[in-house]
Formats: sequence, structure tokens, C-alpha cells
Amino acid sequence: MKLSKKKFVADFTRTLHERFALSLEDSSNYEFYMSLGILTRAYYAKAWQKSTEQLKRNQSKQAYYFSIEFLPGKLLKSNLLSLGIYDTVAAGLKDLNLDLDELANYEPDMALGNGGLGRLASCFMDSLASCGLPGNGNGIRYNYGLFKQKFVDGYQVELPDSWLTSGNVWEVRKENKAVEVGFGGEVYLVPDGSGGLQPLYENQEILRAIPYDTPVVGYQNDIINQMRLWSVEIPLREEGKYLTVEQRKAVEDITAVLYPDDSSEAGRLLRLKQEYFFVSAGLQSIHNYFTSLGLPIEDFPSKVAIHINDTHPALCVPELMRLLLDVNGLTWEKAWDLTVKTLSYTNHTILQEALEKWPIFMVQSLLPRIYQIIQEIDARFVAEKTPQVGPTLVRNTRIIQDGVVHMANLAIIGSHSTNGVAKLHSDLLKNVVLHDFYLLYPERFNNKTNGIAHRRWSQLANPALSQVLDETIGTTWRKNIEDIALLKAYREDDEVLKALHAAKRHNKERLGQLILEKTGVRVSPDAIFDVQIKRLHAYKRQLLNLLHIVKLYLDLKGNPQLAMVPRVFIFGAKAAPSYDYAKTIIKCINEVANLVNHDDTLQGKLKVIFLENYNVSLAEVIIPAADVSEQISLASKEASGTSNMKLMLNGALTLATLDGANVEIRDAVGEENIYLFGLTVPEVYGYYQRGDYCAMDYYHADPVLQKVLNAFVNGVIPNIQQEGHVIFESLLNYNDEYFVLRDFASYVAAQAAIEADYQNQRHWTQMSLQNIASMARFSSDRTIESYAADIWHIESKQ
Ligand code: 26Q
Repeated sequence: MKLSKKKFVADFTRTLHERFALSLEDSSNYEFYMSLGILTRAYYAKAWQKSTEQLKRNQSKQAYYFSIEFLPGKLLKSNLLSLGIYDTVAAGLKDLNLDLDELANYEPDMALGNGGLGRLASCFMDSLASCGLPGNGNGIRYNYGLFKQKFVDGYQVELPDSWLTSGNVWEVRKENKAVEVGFGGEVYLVPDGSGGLQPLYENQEILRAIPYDTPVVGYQNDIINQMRLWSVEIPLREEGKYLTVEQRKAVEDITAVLYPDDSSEAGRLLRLKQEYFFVSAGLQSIHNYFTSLGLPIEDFPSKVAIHINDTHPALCVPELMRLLLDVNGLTWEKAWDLTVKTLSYTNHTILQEALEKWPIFMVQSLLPRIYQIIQEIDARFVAEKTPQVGPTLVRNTRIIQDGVVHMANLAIIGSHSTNGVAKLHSDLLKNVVLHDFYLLYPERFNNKTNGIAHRRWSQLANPALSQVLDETIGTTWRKNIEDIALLKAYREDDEVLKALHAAKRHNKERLGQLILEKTGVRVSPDAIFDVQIKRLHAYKRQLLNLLHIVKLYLDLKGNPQLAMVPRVFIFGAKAAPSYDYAKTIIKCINEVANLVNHDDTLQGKLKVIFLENYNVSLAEVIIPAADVSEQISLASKEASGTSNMKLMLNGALTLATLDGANVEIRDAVGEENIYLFGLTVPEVYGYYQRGDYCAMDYYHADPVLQKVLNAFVNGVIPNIQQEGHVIFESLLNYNDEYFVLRDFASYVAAQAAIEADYQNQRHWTQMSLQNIASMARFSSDRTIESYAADIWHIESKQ
């Protein structure tokens, strides 16, 4: 949109006055932030209305991305950038002696997700709108997002995230789009008067679902999509009745808090309620919209594509069947045909323990009609497939097995497409994890390698790098990310290399400032900034990183004059509240940090910084400052990873196992611009097959490893009496489930190569340039374009 600085300043002053009855002088940053939000909303209102009306008029096919998590972070700057008024607004505020960055800080970080899966959903929202594709989000408006993390004596402590307390400027409550969602009771099938059966519900509890819509502003294209999040309420007719505090709370609980990613939380009734709640509300509202178009129901799949993001919304399968059977009165065969054509599913994990299963009694008592339908799907699947493929394959793939409902099986059987999130991951799904399904439905399996919304992770997070790009290759890369490859031509250009180095240094200083404020530790921008930011999980092997740090510490203690490029190891990670082992690792990292950061004999060569409360906003400061990107999961365990892509875009060099999307990063940048180490997938599977991994052997054979592990139990690392033993035993007595000791030597060697190479600043920056220039294929625009073309069959309006 067009906006002059003068008009902005006038609009802003007026908004402040109208909304808060305040003059500039009497306002505080909170009012400034709110007014800016309200004004931004006014700026996009027309485009939002137009986008919605156009879709309805053209009866365009739309995609709906069902996800129990969205992790957008802050929206103010992103909306301004997308509207094309970022610079004007920043300049206008400056004239008023205000700072956009400072005001933006007042926005709470919207954290309705745990990590990769939720952030991916938000990157997809951004790309759908920016590619002009008609795609909507559908999820839950949790009153409390992911817990806030604090460290107390080195231990993780969780605090509630009450992000809605001072209001949310972006959302719009849509009272007239509310629907009802039913739970419990009994269901009888009774004659419908025309020879069929219809369900009769008794004693069902009815709840009201209210949608809150948040606009998703496309990048400078006047297209606005929306993310619809559902909140539970007591139905109006029940409001008149007396309800006890407990009864009210039981209702409100459904959308009260996001579950932390954690297998020990599996099987909680409230989680199942959440899943059905947003699935049923979302499907009903899509069904209502479709009905309003006045088309025959057979057209449903040509107007609607519904995506199941991991198994959490897998109840889409029986719920869509329910609507088509019970509301539209279709035959089973017809309803099933439409359902499978409408739905598609993405798998995000290969960890067996993370595959979702629900006990039959829970599904049956909470959702009696849904359970009937699941039983029928299962029975028909068994009847149809047994003669074709035999009983064994059917037993392994059916939905209901051993008293539990297998949600992945439900999702695969009930949809026309199943995809993994990186080439390697999709191959593992076909060949190992979901091999039996692949035999049944080979045509349903495909790959969609993840991507990132590069606008947020470059333009917004890294203005210094963006400016170098503008000055070197022009500004077309901002609209068309393929053009970032133009940078490759400047590999030998010393001016450009110098500018890239200076931008990195600037970002390291910015992060250093934040580290100083948050931890009191001073870090040098001359040091290598080595970054591992992701959820804390044993398979991601933060522990391997820590063992190497302890090795460096012991090396320095053994020889204080040791020549070593100074290192700052930076961590950001939350552990699920009941994941004890992950919390143990946090405590150990914090105690190692305590030890090394205050030891003057190390002469500042080694610092360990564990920043509290890692979230999207913190990521935006850490990532641009990284020199080294730690992607060190045990090969085969990380489905894709997405921080690997964000870090590469920002010029960090990747230190990686050949896992998830790291393989494709290697293909993009070339072997010589990445540091690989560790076991490969076939080697890991070889160990599993032979069952002959012996962690103790590696301990006995390697004196360095002995010293490092002993440090956890002999007092060298203080204050970890308990925790040190837990780590020690997990590696030696419990045989090191994730092959940390097996990969240790190879990891140490890769780290040594990094240290050697870093000293040649020119060459290092050349490798960094190659990484930046190769990132286009990891744009979520590319990912979303192929979902749109291959799976959803939706088209751009541009
Ligand atoms: C399960 C049961 C009960 C409560 C919560 C959960 C739960 C919540 C979140 C289970 C899983 C998640 C999130 C998983 C996730 O983020 N997976 C990551 O997805 C990314 C996007 O595809 C990949 O890049 C990562 O490799 C993958 O780990």
C-alpha cells in the first residue's frame, strides 16, 4: 500500500487520541504499541474484506490447514513489512522520537505451539498468503501458550504464559460464526423413516465454539488470508442455568492451555477433547460455508482441501464422515469417497513412542458417534483388504488394535495423500516406519521437504545482511527468493566478503549485548558463536555438544596456554515439564556454564550461554549472529529440522549428521561448505539389526572420553551430584540409546576442522556466502507451492 510519512504521523497521533484520549506526551510505550496495532489493522481492513469477498464470489477452492499448534511469534513488524510500509512507519515514529523496535517489544510473543511443527504451520500461513494462495489455518485459541521457562539454581522452572492479559489487537471475534460441539452421552441408531438409520443422541453435553480470526497478510500483494482459532464457551441457553465453579472450569479447560510435547502426556482425556473440539468446530464451519455456496455435495472435494498436520487432527476423518452421513444423508460409499478425496496428512516423526494412540474406552465414552464411525471404517478396511493382501498386513495396519485407536493409521487410511517432511524422512516412512501402508497405497506416499518463511528470518530478523544483499545483488530477492543465488557470483569479491563479515559481526555484537543484559556474561564478537537452538530431547543430542564443551574445558585446564580460537556455545531449549532426563541435561549445561564462565584461567577462551525461555523472538536475535549451526541428532531421528534452514539462510555453517533436511542442505551447498560427522542411517540400522552396540567399549577405548564422562561424577563439574550420575549411567549402564559415545570422536574431529577453518576469515566468509546463496530451495514458498499443486489443487489468485 501507499503511505506517506506525513499521513502516517497524522493517523498515528489521531489513533492515540481516539483510542486512549491521550496526547503523544502523556502516552507510554504500551499505548504507542496498541495504537500502532490498531492503525495497522485499519490499513489492511479493506484488503482483508476484498480477499474474503473475492474467494466467495469466485467460489475458489480453498485449503484448510488443521493444526493443534501455531507459533507465529510477534506480528507487528511482519504485518508492516508485508504491507510495504515498514520503512515509512519506522521513519515516522523516529520523527516522533519513538523507536519501532522498542514498541514492537510490547507485543506478547504468540506461542501457541511447542516447536518445529507449530512454527512450520505459521511459516506455511505466511507463504500461502504471500503466494496468493487461498489457504486458511484452523486451530485452538489457548488462553495460555507454551510455558515460560526460568532457571532457578540451574533447574528449569515453568511459569504460565498468559499472553492474552492485555488484549490481542490482531484477532477478531466472530460471534455469528459460532458452532456447537457435542461430547459424551449415548448414541442410538434409529430408523430414519426412509429405510436408513440415523443417530439419536441422548445426554450429550453441548459446548459453544467461538472463532477468533487473525489475518495473515501476504507479502506486498494485497492478499489477506486468515487463521481461525477456536475458543470454548458455555452455550448461551445454558448460561441461564446454574453451573458450579467446577462445571464452568471443566468447560473452560478445553481451550485453556497448550499441551507441552511430551509422550508422558499421551492418553490424557483433556487432550482428546481438545483434538475433537477444534476438528469438529473447524469442519462444521467449512461445511456451513460450503452449504452457503449452494452447490451439490459431490462438489465438496473440488472446493475444499483439508490438511491434517500430524495425527492431532486425525479425527477429521470420522468427523467429516459424520457430517456427510448424518447431516447430508449420504450413503457410506459416497461419504467415504468424498472424505478421502478431501483429506491429506503429514507425518512429522519416526519415533515409535510419539505415534498417537487412544484407548478405545476413552474414544467411545467421549465421542460415541465418532467411535461408531471409526469401528465401521476399521471393519470395512479389514473386509476389503484381507482378501487382497492377507491377514498379517491387515493386522499391522488396521485402525483398532489391542484396545487402542491408532491415529496415524486412521489418518493414512482416510486421506488421499501422506507425506514426510524431508526426502530422507519420506524414504524412511516408505521403507521402514510405514512400510506396510506403502504396500497398500504406494500412490498416496510423497515427500514435501519443509521450508521457512524467509521474509521473517532474513528481512525482519537480519536487516544488516539484507542491506548487504540489496547493495550487492539488488532488491529483487526480497520478492523473489530465487534471486538470492545471484550472490554466488561474488564469492571472490573482497568488498562483498568484507561487508558480509561486518554484518555478521554487527549481529554478534547485538546478541552479545542481549547476553550481557540477560546473564551478566560478557562475550567477545571475535569468538566463534556456536548455536544449538531447539527443543531439548535426548535424540537431538544436546548432550553430545556438552561433552565436547567439557573436553575443551579439560584441554584448557590441562594447558592454560593452549592456542584456541575463543568459543561461545549458545543454547536455547525448553524441556517438557515431565521429561526428567531432558531437565537433567539442562541442569548440567547450566552448571558447566557456571563453571567455565567464571574461571579466569580460561582467559575468556570458552563461554557457555544458556538463554532462558527460547522462543520465536529470541530466535530472531540469535540466528543472525550464529557462526556454527548445530544439527547433530542421531541419524534417522529428526524428521526434517527447520532451524537448520534458518541458520543457513543467515550465513551459519552447518555442523551436522546426515539426518532430516541436513542431507538436502548438503546437496544444496556442496560437501565442502558443510561439516558432516557421525553415523549414517544405514549404519544406525545396522546396529539395530545386529544389536551389537556397546557404549562401554567406547569409554574403555578412549581416554579423552573417560576424562570427560568422569567429570560428571567426580566433582569436576560442581553441583550435579544427582544429575551427573543420571547422565553417566544413561550412557554406560543403559547403553547410550542415541549413540552419543559412538559419534563423539567424529564430532570432536569436525569441531577441530571448524576451528582450523575459522581462522581463515576470507575462506570462512566464502563458505558462509555459499550457504546464504543456496537457501532458496528451503523457502516455504517453494514447499507450499508444491502442496498446492500436488496435494490440495488450489490456485493462486495473482
Ligand atoms: C503429543 C502428545 C501429547 C501432547 C503433545 C504432543 C505433541 C506435541 C507437539 C507431539 C509432538 C509435537 C511436535 C512435534 C514436532 O514439532 N515435530 C517436528 O516437526 C518439524 C516440522 O516438520 C520437524 O522439522 C522436526 O524434525 C520434528 O521433530
